[in-house]
Amino acid sequence: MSAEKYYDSVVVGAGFSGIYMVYRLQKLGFSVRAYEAGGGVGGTWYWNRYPGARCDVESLQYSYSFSEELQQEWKWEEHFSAQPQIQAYAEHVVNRFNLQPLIQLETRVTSAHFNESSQLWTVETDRGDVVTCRFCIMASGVLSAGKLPEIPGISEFQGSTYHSGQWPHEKVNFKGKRVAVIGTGSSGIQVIPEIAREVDSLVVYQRTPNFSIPARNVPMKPEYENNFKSRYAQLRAEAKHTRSGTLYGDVGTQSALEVQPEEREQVYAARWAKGGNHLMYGFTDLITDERANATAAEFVRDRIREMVKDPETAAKLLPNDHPIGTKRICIDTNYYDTYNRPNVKLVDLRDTPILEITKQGVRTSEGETPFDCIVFATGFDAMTGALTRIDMKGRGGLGLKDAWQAGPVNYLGLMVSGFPNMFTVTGPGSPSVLGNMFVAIEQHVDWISDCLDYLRKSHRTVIEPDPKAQAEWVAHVNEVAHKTLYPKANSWYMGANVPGKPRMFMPYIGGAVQYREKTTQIAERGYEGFVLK
Ligand code: NA7
Repeated sequence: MSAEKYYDSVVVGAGFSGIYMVYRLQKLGFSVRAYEAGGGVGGTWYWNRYPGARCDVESLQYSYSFSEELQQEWKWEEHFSAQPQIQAYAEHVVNRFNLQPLIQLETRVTSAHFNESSQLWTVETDRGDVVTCRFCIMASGVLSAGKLPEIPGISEFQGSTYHSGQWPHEKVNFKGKRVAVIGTGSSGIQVIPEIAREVDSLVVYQRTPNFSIPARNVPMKPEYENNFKSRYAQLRAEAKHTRSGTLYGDVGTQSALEVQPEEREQVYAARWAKGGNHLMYGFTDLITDERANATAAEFVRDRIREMVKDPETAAKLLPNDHPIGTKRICIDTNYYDTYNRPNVKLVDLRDTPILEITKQGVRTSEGETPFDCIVFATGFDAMTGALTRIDMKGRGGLGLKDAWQAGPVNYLGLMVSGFPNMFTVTGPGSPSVLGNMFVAIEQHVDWISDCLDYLRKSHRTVIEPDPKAQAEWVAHVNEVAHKTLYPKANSWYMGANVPGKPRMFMPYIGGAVQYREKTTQIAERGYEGFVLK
């Protein structure tokens, strides 16, 4: 072995995946080093610190379940926590379990190459670290590689620019400023109401209207918290057996088309009043039957028509190019009402496209508008971007980018053939972003930790997917996606927001429960479909 520093495992990223991965590996007695590009832990929640950044899953559920003490002692201030508390939680977990010495901050992994003679990975960072490891675990996040739009002249603009996913640490002062926001996904929809209150004027540039539902966020009520915490273990276990990894109280058991229109409206209205994602759980077929889906979509469009006073603006905001839920539904606070403010204007880019960004502002087909600041809420190269931006080379110098040229291929969303001992946490091909990320993260980290332990106990050092098993899994991932309405949307799930990115539905939609059972069975059968040496 060379004189380079050796670790049993290197973990790339210290977001919620990386933190738990480090925790599990050190408990199992493996030497571990995590590298994190940010100046603090928390991953997505470290970077996305724009005003209004807030989780869309309730915090009592969007949190770790691995430690009963941790889940009992941590107090969430709100039902849906805002970014500062989520990041404080990440820091608390690291401190509480003494993980700081294992995590190197402000260090970006630039390359990871597999050496066939030593069967080890060599990992390099932008700080000059060169280390070898047996296992390379990519906890690099699914929404962490930010994306600017392909608009000519972007670098010409002389005012200030911000990307929602790389927000400054100091408060940005928008007071008295003329501000543009480009993008109306979850980030845009959260940041727009916050900025609108402060600015002199705000112009929102919308390419595709999205479905958004009020969060109806409230401060945490002690009775609710106590009740939840008194049954925490049981509720967490129940959540694991749902398709979204989240409990939404009563889930509908009928088709939306089986009931009379009045009853259907009542169901939607009650769920709309509850807020958040409840709406999509009213009936069984909202994501599989286009006619059923259309009833929910029209219900939301009616609410938008009610909330937005100017009928022309309301019409522009009506989502009409994708079934509801096939793009991640946005959960907002006062989003639609913001368009009733006199200082806010909406530009529909389908009628009025942006031609260029100029030194002074934004030029559309209708002319130039000067701005002091432009906010890009234009999203991410989701699921694959953080992986392919690293120079990853497996067996025979095969680059991950090349292996994934036609779209991400892997086995169970956990490992890629040709990349021995490299694991991806919540990667494409696994349920990942389709549900509660904490549930997906804990499941993957536990599976990977158990696998490493198994290899050690059975005196093996290398694991890699069998190409045949991988091909079957990829075919299955595609097949189940096409049984749903999801491929109908130009979403980041499909890679559609990145020009040139292959179109395929990246997460596994076959069911989180079935996925958990399948991955468990595979492990129990001695890692069926993998080659172990
Ligand atoms: P999203 O959901 O990818 O939203 C990005 C937004 O930016 C969306 O409205 C895009 O329109 C818009 N966009 C992207 N490129 C352009 C260009 N070139 N011109 C105009 N508008 C553009 O990212 P978010 O950060 O909001 O949310 C990501 C996830 O984080 C979210 O789903 C939650 O899970 C949390 P488009 O719809 O592509 O037409």
